[in-house]
Amino acid sequence: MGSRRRFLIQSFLGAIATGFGFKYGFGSVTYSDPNYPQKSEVTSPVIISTWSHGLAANQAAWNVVSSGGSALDAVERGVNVSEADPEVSSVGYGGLPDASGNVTLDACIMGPDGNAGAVAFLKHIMHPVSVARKVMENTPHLMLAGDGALKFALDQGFKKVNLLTPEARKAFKAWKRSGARYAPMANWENHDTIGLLAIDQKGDLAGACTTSGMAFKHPGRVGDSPIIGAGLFVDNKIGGATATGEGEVVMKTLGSFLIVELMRNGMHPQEACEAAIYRLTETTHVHKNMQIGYIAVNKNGEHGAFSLRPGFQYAVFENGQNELLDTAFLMDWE
Ligand code: SD4
Repeated sequence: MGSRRRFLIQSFLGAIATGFGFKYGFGSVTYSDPNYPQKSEVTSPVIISTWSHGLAANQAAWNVVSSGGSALDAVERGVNVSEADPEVSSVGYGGLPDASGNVTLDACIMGPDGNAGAVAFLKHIMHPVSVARKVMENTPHLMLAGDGALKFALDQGFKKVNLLTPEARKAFKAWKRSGARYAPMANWENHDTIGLLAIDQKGDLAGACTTSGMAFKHPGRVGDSPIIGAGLFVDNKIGGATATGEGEVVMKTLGSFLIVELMRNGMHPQEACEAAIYRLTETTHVHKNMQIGYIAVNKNGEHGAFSLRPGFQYAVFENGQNELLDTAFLMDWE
């Protein structure tokens, strides 16, 4: 990229950061080429997803697209892996419960045709993203919540399961003993919401996002993950974005929609993720436990990620290789 452009971007970001008095680290930020978009088409599939458990999810998604399957099938199949994994304490089975000890799930899915489905505050179902897909395909609605979502899932043939694992129950009891005060813990053991974006062999894009939400949240709380435009957004002409972290902030700034719109206006996915993180600091009090991470991919298969704080990683499967990348961040933990 031209040095003048790099200078302008860095001055702009630096000015914002200095203005807010941030201790910021640009780490390994890579900026876009000024001649974006550079490639005219994607020649092979690309899968990206949040956190280290994204590696296993990417593999499942890759298996779908590499054998000619659709991006929509790939994103569902991919995040199903995290949903069923008891070790992943922020997604599906094994997720940490709310303040009354119930595991409640939020999820959404969005396809290349602009269609989307979502579920919120869903209990007892191992694969909320698959219910979200049924909402998209089998109802005139976009989102179902709570008991209605559960009834719909059971009607569609999903089985009722106990989502609270012994480990999650233990963590809940320890939280109760410690005074039972809610505090957002977005980086808890580095196991967080999975958002996954896929481009298939035809160059079509889809995305999915699924979570058990913030640990020990107020019963009934719904986060950003099932909200189209907040936790996930896909525009098959432009690209897709997905979020992890404190959902209240992502919802207030419609982060994923914002990133896709910024890409529409010519930003590289990396720049767009950075701009969305800066944007939220303009209107939000950034408390000491706050973490937000975004990942994005454009129609050309270029991708990027950025987080508010250190520690966020994203998994990228491209050119037959699946790897975990550290992201640059705006400010250190206080
Ligand atoms: C939520 N965004 O419910 C989710 C939680 C999460 O990293 O991503 N944690 O707010």
